Amino acid sequence: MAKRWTNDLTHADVTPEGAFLNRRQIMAGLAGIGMAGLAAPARANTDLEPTDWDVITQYNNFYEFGTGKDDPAANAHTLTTSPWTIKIDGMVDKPGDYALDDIMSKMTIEERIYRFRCVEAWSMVVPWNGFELKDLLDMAGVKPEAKYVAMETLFRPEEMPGQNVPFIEWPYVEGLRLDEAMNPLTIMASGIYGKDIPNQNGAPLRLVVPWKYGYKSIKSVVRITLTDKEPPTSWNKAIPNEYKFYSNVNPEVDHPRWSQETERPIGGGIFAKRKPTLMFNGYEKEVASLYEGMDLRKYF
Ligand SMILES: Nc1nc2c(c(=O)[nH]1)N[C@H]1C(S)=C(S)[C@@H](COP(=O)(O)O)O[C@H]1N2
Ligand SMILES: [Mo]
Repeated sequence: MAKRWTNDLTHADVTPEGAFLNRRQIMAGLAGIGMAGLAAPARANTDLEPTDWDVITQYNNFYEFGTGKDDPAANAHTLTTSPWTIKIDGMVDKPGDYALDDIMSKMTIEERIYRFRCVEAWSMVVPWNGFELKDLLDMAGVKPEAKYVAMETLFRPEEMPGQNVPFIEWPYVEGLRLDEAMNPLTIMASGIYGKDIPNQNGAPLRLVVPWKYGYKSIKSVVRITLTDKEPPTSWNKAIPNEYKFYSNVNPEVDHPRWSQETERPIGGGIFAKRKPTLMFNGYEKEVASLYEGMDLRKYF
């Protein structure tokens, strides 16, 4: 848990807002690691300018609350996020229902400023607060036979109006290969800009995998299952020829219906130019080795 990793400038460097701890972290008794916990040592990549809070929290994809980009911000207030429990099961030493407060009290919260690239070819830069998924998996004790991590979003149609419509099959499910899940870039986010993560962004805890298209980063997670089989994923089930398991950001592999060569930064104003999409969303150095020898046109 002492391990720290970052390859990006932390938001604390560019604005005082980054110095605030998110409320849930304080409630969980993490104030002790407070400022020291947020002051990540390694600095590089100073080119990342975080997208405005208002944009990050008002332009969303969270189909449980509707299909429009502004639907989640308008509707997600109905979601009850406390108390919250995450079931960790499958190939683990300590399966069980873990209370979120309990999890938060054991995790080291860091800030990670990550590029975020949706498969729809828009992008943002988000200053997340969260902990490495690896730390949570280590807490549960991953058995040697486990090869994949499956995750599931809450199913609660009374609070998630979109779940009353069969837009996709509910609950939303996603998955990673175990080595992807254990990569230090992969985090569970509980905050943005040092504040509790808003419901529309996946409160109280959501996955963030910055080198993959946004839909892999499943929101409002209630279940994590370790398995030896590649788990089903929502968009692959919905449109299998367009969305496959890996979903790594790759400007050289087009979506069947559009190019992935460039992206539109959201919130840059009307003069914001499209910019080139980077291999693995700019995290090639950190993750390319995970896919050595794989044909990325076949396993997209
Ligand atoms: N449960 C759930 N998780 C989800 C989604 C969703 O509809 N439901 N949308 C995905 C998609 S397509 C994207 S681009 C991101 C959007 O995250 P953001 O709204 O925080 O930008 O969340 C992903 N996680
Ligand atoms: Mo997306």
